[in-house]
Amino acid sequence: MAEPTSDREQLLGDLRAMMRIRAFEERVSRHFREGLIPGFVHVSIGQEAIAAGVCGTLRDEDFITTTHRGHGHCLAKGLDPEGMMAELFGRATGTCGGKGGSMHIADPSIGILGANGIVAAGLPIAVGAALAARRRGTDAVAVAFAGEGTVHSGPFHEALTLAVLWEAPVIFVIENNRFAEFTDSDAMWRGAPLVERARGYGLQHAERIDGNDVEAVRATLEPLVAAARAGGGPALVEAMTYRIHGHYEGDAVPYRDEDELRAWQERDPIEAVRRRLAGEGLEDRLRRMQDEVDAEMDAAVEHGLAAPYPTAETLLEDVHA
Ligand SMILES: Cc1ncc(C[n+]2csc(CCOP(=O)(O)OP(=O)(O)O)c2C)c(N)n1
Repeated sequence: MAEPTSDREQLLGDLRAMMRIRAFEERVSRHFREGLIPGFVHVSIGQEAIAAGVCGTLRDEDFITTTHRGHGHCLAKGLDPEGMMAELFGRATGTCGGKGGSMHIADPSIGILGANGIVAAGLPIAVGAALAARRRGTDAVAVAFAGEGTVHSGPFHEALTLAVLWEAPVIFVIENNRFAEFTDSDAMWRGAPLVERARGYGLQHAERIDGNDVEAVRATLEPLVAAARAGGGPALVEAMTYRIHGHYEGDAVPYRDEDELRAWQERDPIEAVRRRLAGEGLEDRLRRMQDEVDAEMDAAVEHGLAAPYPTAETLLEDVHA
């Protein structure tokens, strides 16, 4: 991708990244309801600013690990939507040959060490990748994306402890989207706030930010990534956001307060940027961008639905254990 020529071009680039995620997720939601996607899917609608703002500061050789809600992170890190959509449809042209599905998408060639259906499992993997990068003498960093539901788990404790001990260039990006499955996150913990806990592990930098503000996300991550590259060790960011859809597609969300939902919809991360840029006279460019994004994602769906399923002969290929 070309270097942005100005802050405005950078914001337009981040907006496009968010729009691509939204357009991808909307299609996933629709086609899941139509029965075209097997298994479970979890979309990240409303959380796009975090994926776009964080991955916008990374290079191909940097690593990410993600979760069951990882489509946005993979798209923002550079994975092609055609392969991803085919993967969700279970087709042979998918990123993982159609045998991984939504929760196991990975492409190590661009540092995507995998989505992961096991809550918190990505955190120690990211620490390991960061340590390996440092031992190899590169300045690559790793970002572990995780939901706030991970932070009371054993692997979270292990990952932070080892990251600090090993001064690993890893940034933990905790997306606090208010819910872990069907439980209000405020009902899960009575101790100190997450950033205080992170400092208690010895992290030099831990910060809570507005995860619906892509500029704030980028502005926070840029110096943290630079510091990690330069040997400054790990950091943690708690990005506050809101899960607009249910835990999984099909969840009727009976536990949600509708006023709260409406309040967060008013703070839509994409609309905020779009309104601002439209106010600066860029309506035509925004419309064109939306058309391009829609065409790209429609083509991905078309490709995925036309692709063949894996054949029975390939069943045991890529099986390592
Ligand atoms: C080790 C483990 N325990 C429980 C589950 C079931 N589970 C799936 S998602 C989830 C909650 C995740 O919440 P959070 O980390 O906040 O992510 P979000 O879904 O909000 O993005 C749970 C408990 C699991 N997949 N793995």
